[in-house]
Amino acid sequence: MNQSTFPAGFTWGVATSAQQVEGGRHEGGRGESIWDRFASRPGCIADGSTPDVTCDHYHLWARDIGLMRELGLGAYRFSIAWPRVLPLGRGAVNQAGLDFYDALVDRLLEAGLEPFPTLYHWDLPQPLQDAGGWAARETAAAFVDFTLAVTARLGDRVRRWTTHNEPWCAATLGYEEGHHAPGLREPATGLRAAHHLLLSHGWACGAIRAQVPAAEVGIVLIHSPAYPLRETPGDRDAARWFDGFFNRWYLDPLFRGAYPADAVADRVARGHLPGGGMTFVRDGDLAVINAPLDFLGLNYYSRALMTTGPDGRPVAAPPPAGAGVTDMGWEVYADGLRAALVRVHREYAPRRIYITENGAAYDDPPGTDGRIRDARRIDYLRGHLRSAAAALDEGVPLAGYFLWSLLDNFEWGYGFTKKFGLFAVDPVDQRRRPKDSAHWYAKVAATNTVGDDDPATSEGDPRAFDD
Ligand code: IFM
Repeated sequence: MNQSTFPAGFTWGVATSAQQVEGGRHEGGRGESIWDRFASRPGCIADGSTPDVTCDHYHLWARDIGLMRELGLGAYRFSIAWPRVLPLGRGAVNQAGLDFYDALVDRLLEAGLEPFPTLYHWDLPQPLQDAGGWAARETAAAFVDFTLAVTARLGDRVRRWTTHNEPWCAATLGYEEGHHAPGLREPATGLRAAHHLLLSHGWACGAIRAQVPAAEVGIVLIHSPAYPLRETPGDRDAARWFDGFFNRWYLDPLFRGAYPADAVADRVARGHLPGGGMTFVRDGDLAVINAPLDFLGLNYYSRALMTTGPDGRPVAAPPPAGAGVTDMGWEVYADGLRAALVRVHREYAPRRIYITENGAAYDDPPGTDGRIRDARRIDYLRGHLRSAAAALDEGVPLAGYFLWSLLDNFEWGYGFTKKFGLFAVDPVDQRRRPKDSAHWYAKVAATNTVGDDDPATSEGDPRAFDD
């Protein structure tokens, strides 16, 4: 049998984010986030849903930790809702909001799970958006206040801190393309937002280290390696363009202290930088952003296959005929994970890398026996884990893997229509039902190996995951 083995001590985890699973919208003094506001606008969320309740993790967190424990995991990557901690974004700290995370962290540690928090997973307090959001430099200063409020409370127990999740999505989908909150379609504003997200990361790194000297600090980037559809100069340039726009716009300032010149020129050519340059970058900003990192989190879902449109501009090509595609429309391309890890390791050399998200949306309803046979998710995970193991063989300092996600949850603009979870969640009674992939992942975590075996069955303890 063909087996991939992971080293002893490799971290197995799951990831969620506050806005996607917590609910508790009006509880414990929580303020309004940009996603609460965005979701209340007709037409912004595909199924008309809101994140008011989602998976009710705000109340069911202890049971959810129980599920992670049964999965045999070593870590939980969650995010901290800024509007729960600082309901107005700045100013008075809401102790009840911190109490929630305090208890969560304590219970995780009791259960033998490492708390692996992300400070910002897109839920900006609405009052800060009203003052300009990430396009305003002041928001980066407010992020430091938030960071300090959280680290003051949790820093005695949390060792690894992530500042941001996928700043490309926050800036580009939120401020440039309008698919995410706050729903703006202003490229120039998106680029300002991206810079202030990065600046806030750099400032927060310093704040965390000052307050928690033993802390390890990192950031999470989404990464899609770009491939030309055809070996033509146009398609190769389209791949270069995408890589600059999506990957290097963040990697270069973080690891090299400079924005990528070719990608800046692309933006100037499109008229996205009024004034002809990055006028919002001040002296010293790039040195702040270039602060040394203890680890880098990479999120990988698919590659980008690039070609040129009729107007000669770069466009994404549809997945090749015969390729597997998830319910997001994303090509299943497992080798892209190995390629991403190896590339980032060779070109940017982070000290350590975690795969902080990887997973697939598939909607598999329960059979008549109640069992959820999500064989496609298992195939996806198996392929990607083998790819991660190949990257380890190529010398990548990969320390852990967080599967997205523990639960089917609020998938942003898609509402509840896209299901990434190891557990289905009943929207009425909130019952969590394990899918076959939950049993399969538990085996991987227990054995540190991924083989070619058939999709896991519910064999073993039939009471497993009973809630
Ligand atoms: O659900 C999201 C998550 O919030 C960020 N990374 C991608 C996931 C799937 O789209």
